Amino acid sequence: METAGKVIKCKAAVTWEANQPFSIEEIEVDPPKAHEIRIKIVATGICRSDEHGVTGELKEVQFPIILGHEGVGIVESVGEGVTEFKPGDKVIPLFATQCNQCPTCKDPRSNICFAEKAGRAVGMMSDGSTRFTCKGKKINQFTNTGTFTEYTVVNENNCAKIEDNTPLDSVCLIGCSFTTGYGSVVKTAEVKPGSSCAVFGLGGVGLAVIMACKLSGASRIIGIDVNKDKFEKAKEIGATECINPKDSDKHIAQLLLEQTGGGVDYVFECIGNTDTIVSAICSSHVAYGTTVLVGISGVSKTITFDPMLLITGRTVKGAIFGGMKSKDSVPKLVSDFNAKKFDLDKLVTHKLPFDQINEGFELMRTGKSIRTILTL
Ligand code: CND
Ligand code: ZN
Repeated sequence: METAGKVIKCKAAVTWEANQPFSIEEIEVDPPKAHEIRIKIVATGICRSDEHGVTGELKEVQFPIILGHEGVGIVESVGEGVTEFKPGDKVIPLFATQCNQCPTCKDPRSNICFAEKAGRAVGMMSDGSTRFTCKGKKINQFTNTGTFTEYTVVNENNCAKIEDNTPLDSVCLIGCSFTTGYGSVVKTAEVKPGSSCAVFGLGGVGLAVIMACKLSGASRIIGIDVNKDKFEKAKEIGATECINPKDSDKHIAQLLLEQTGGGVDYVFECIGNTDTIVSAICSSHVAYGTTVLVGISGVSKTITFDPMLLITGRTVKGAIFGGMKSKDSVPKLVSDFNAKKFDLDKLVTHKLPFDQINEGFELMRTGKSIRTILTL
């Protein structure tokens, strides 16, 4: 490619400081260094975690920054030592690193990579620098990805090659919401056929959980949200019933305990609110219920609950990216998607050109969208 080895000037949405609108700017993207890949992003989803980036609630955020972590694109060029990828390959950037060398990558129980934890500064590549510049200032990159830009650079441990015939559109959801929801059900909770499930929060992540509960053969799937406009879609995807906690004088946990005769088998918290996390644990079956924490709370939030809740036999778990090893699982899920084993388009309510990123975020903030996809 004629751009290989050169700085690329392109369009990106820069967040200069907390709680500011995205600013569409021309940026410079450096060529990939050793073991890095430069990617032309084609589509990217808007996730609540990006909004946590806007508000600066995540410790992974230092401004100015290019947010976005749910993208799909095409390799433009590769740095020295890269053998797995070549220009023209279709890829999904991975916010969850998989180096395959560290003890946790080698352990089938985990998807937390210690290569990343050991060395990488917030918003930087592994050598402690960033590949983005705008108006003479260095710009950070969100969670190893940074997809709100026409071009980004990622480490080879943060990239998955996907099938050549994949349409580059809603498949970007496999880069975050779908896999997070799917893995939470299949890998972290290991939902059994015939069981009861409850899902707190019916956004893109919660609906992906519902989709996976249905695929796992759950017989009852209860959706919970304070926004009743989310119920229609949730039922279309697989919820057998939906509850708005605001509609009852009883506490939501009390309601669920009553309606299930002792508690729900598997509860998924997909909001990240400390109150609903405790409600989720209380709603799970007293003797063998499992609660999976999926939603992300802001920095230094804590929860308190009566330890007897766990002494009776409940389990509480949590996972990033559903507990799925990113590089191993993403190509397989993409091929399942291409084989029509699940329908990602059902999670997509809006498609907008990249320039309308602020409108896309407004749709999420006002609860009007499930997932908005920006096309570049
Ligand atoms: P989104 O904002 O689209 O959905 C959240 C839903 O929760 C909305 O429908 C709200 O109406 C609803 N809600 C809010 N407050 C309450 C409440 N008190 N009671 C009931 N319902 C409520 O978010 P999303 O689906 O994009 O993401 C959900 C969470 O998952 C969020 O915290 C995000 O940061 C996190 C997440 C985690 C991971 C991971 O790897 N664990 C990956 N991606 C996103
Ligand atoms: Zn590792």
